[in-house]
Amino acid sequence: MKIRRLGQAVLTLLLAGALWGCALPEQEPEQPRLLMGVSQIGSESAWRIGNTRDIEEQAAVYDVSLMMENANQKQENQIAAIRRFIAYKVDVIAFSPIVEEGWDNVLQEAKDAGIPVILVDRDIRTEKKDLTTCLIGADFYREGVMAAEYLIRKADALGLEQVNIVEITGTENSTPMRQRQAGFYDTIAGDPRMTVLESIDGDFLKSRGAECMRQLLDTYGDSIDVAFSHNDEMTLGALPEIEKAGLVPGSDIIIISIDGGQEAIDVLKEGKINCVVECTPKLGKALMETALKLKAGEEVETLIHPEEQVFSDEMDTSTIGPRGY
Ligand code: GZL
Repeated sequence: MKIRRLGQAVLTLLLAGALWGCALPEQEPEQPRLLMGVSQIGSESAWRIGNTRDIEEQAAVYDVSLMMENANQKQENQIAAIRRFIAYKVDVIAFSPIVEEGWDNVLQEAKDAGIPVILVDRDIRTEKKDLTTCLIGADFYREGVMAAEYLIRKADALGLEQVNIVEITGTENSTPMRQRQAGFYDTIAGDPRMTVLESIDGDFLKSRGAECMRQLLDTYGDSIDVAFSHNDEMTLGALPEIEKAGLVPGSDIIIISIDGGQEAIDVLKEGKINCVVECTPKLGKALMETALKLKAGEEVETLIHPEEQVFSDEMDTSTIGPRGY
């Protein structure tokens, strides 16, 4: 018995040695074409969710590996994520800064680490040079202008002599909030009919949009002629409050919104919103192409604005196709 076990042990050792000797060659793990760290603001709106989905879809198309982190609306989470990307030595960092200030230190760390940073959607404010390589995002100032130009046309068409406006803004100190407001105000400034009764920060959130509208209706009631809301989410929150007050959105109060998501376009088609300025979340293709150019050492554009349009009750809204977000 003992001899048999000894024989088996010897055979096992011989077999192991043979296998060891012809072990498969080390398989080099396949390196990703490019590793991108993405710090996304959150999931506060259909726009944001659509933006995240588009980045992920385009990353798959361009064979880019993503480290996607959701900051849940907190700047400190974005800063921490960027530091993780630096430690991980990603090829490129992309992020949408929730507000414009407060990024100098962490972006200097990325620059010192030799990692290029692409701004997606929103911008930063800084005295420092070259902390970022490119901004891919909407012309928010133009969006504000287009919203105001629609209102001027609407006031002309209705023969209004006085136009009382309430404004529900996006996140304070964010690029879209600052520039949409500036574009709108600059455009109505020359029109004596236009008066902004009050402006409240709705933080791009549906719940805050409802709260703001309720507060504005309590204060101004049916003297409100226009509600200018910086995004569809807040607009959709505000509409039921207008109806609860016994007013008809789209006729008693002119409703102007920005983003152009499916839900708002459907409500536009029902006549409860009068104008939706498009702000496309589909920035993923431009982001991937820019990142791959940077990786290849090629020159990139410093500013990329997507094409955008206005949807309103001046057109045949039945022709508006599916929005995809
Ligand atoms: C605009 C984007 C804004 C959207 C909101 O590009 O930053 O943030 O308008 C989103 O819906 O929350």
